[in-house]
Amino acid sequence: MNKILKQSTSPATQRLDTAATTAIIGMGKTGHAVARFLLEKGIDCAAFDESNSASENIPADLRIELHIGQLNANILKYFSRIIVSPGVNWHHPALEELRLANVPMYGDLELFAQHYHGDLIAITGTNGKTTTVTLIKTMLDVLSGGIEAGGNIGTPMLDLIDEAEPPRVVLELSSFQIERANPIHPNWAALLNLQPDHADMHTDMQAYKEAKLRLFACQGEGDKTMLPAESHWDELAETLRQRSVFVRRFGIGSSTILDSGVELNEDGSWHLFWHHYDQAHKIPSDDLLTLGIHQHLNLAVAAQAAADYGLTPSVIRQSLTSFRGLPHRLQSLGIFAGREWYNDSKATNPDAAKAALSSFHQVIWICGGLRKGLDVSTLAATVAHHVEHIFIVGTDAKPFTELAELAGVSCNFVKTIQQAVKQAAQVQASLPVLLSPAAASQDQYKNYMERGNDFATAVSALEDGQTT
Ligand code: UMA
Repeated sequence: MNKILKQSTSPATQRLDTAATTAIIGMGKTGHAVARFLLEKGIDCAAFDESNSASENIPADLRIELHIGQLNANILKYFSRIIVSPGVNWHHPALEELRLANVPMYGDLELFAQHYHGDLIAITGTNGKTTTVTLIKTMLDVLSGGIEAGGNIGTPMLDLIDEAEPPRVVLELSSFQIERANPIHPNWAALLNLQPDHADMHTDMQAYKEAKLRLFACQGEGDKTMLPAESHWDELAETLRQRSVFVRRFGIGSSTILDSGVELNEDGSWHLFWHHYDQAHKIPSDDLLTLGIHQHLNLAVAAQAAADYGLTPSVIRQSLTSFRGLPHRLQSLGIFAGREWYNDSKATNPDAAKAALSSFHQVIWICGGLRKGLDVSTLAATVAHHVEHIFIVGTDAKPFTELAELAGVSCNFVKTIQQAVKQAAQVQASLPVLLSPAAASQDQYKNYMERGNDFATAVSALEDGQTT
């Protein structure tokens, strides 16, 4: 790296004295990876971030001029292109001005697509992406040359191709990443689900859906797509079939109709299934270490991807039955104070919380946080059926209190997760306790992981601990 760290806190309103031709907006993980990638290619770039903490977070080996302060189109318009991080609103006023001035703007996925030429698996959807991608990575690692995983999962995608090009890559893609790139061309793509989320970033649900569906725009003959079984995806499936894409469907239903998914038994239990050629392979849910139909659907999609890449049923079976799930996703923390505790901090939207709550007969529920403009009243019926008592944490408590009222379930407001844990441990009935916030964490934490870890620490401080 050959650039000098130059911090400006009050950006000018005219051309900066810089040799840089590319501006990078947002200096989080993505911005760092973009900067490393471009600087290694000898391309001069300058970074812009609206938060003072950006300069502290820059890795020591990354030397780049950094401008802190509100984004200003009058400065940015002099750059020949702008690379925008996924967390910066695509409709930020400064970006809207630059758009009108026809300044080329895109995200790291566009750079990735321009430089990566290997086999690409891409997974999108509102919930379940990380679990699916993790399992695909674990299973396909046995193939010659292995597989790299990146994107929204946490490893910036450009870090996967900075030295040699891996033969195959699996990307977890958020709508923010997909919307700020020309349509990419995945060889195997899946849409896991589409549920209300990110209402603070997309203009409406239609815009969110359109961003996700760009994933399939370039698919054609020889490519495979996995879509949910619900009939509202039939039209997309038909369009893709007409372009000779091999379309698979997954969901809750019969293994004689669907390619993969979950098949319910008469006694209320279920089997996970996928297809190896024409043969359905099944695993009873009791043989899996993860909980919940929603998680098993993700496992079923990963199993089908692995089968499509040539893995044998026995290897897939072994991977699925030994998969313990990921932290912060309906993760059992063990038995403390005479009851089992579950960390589902990753449930940052109502549908994710609904799936978790439905996995229990009755629970004590800890929820709340930053609601991102989402409607939590959609949870009323689920809460009425599955929740004994609610502890509401966080700044956006009112909609959750109204939800409790609507569902006819008692609730308490507490300021912190630690207080929620202490009080939940004293509830008479020894029901399981579930942290599944249905909201983002940034009102009190840096991210959902910090929130989940805080919960786990408070739980492990309770007496009579016994981890499972
Ligand atoms: N910033 C601004 N102005 C803004 C917003 C942000 O200057 O208006 C600056 C911040 O001060 C900060 C930087 O931008 O310095 C952060 O950029 P970022 O929010 O894009 O975060 P990254 O660290 O680059 O992480 C991003 C993804 N974050 C988001 O999409 C919000 C990570 O997904 C991803 O793992 C990472 O790239 C690597 O690809 C996280 C996420 O929460 C896990 N994703 C959302 C989700 O899963 O719901 C979509």
